[in-house]
Amino acid sequence: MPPGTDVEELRALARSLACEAGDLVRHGRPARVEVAATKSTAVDPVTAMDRASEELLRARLAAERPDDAILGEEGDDVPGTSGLTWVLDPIDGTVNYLYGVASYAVSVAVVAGPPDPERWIALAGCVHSVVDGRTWTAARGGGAERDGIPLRASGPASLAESLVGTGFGYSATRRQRQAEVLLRVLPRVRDIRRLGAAAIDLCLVGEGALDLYYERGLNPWDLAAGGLVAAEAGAWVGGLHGRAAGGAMTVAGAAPVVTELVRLLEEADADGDEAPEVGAGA
Ligand code: LIP
Repeated sequence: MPPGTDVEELRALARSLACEAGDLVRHGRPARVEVAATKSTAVDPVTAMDRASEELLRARLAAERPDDAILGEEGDDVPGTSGLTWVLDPIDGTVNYLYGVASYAVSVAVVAGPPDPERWIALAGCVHSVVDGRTWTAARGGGAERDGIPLRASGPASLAESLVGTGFGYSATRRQRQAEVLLRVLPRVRDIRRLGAAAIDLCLVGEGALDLYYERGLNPWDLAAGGLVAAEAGAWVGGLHGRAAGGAMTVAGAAPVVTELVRLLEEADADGDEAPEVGAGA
């Protein structure tokens, strides 16, 4: 961590940025949201508001943190000289925003080191739920909170009693593989919740509203802030086979049940190679 870094100052800035962008997304949502473009597949949309939210975040950071780098979902990477990188998801849960399903958030985090979830040091972050205003924040070593209330992850004694969040990718081939893994998981747990925004899922683990979460294929911006909230709330956050959390797999939850889930996912080869893409992901 660069000398002189104040993680509580970074937490406050992340909160300010996420809430301001959240206000834009909340008040600027048109009655009918249009898809401006698609990305990895035909069902991976970008809206004008994704772009507007990220533009706001980038402009604020250019003014307040000009020496920091930026890694954002919708724009070009911005290099920096400070050793810090801001990791931005202007709307996490874009499909929910598009359809009007009330689970989408602005996610803002700042990390030290390489902008790679398996190698960075997350320093501070904020996840701001746009529809209802819930705001989760975390600072490295400073704990996690939601709307000022300290968070402590908790979990049941067994996997069979666990409520598990997950998500599915935009590619049909990946969804096929994820469904095969789900067939192994679903009979072993209390139930599954697919809420559609990883950042919120991870925060819910931090507050005990989900016991466990796993997902393959998260982008750095999906994971950066919510993963720190879960970790600072005392949850274990990682990947499979001793890896850190990242695109191959992200798992979060309280011990000891999270260890059972990791073992189950490893036995199911949940982060293993997939067959070649079979279609346009529709
Ligand atoms: C979404 C994630 C979600 C995942 C979706 C998508 P986006 O992020 O938050 O958990 O299942 O496939 O990746 O694309 O809305 O920023």
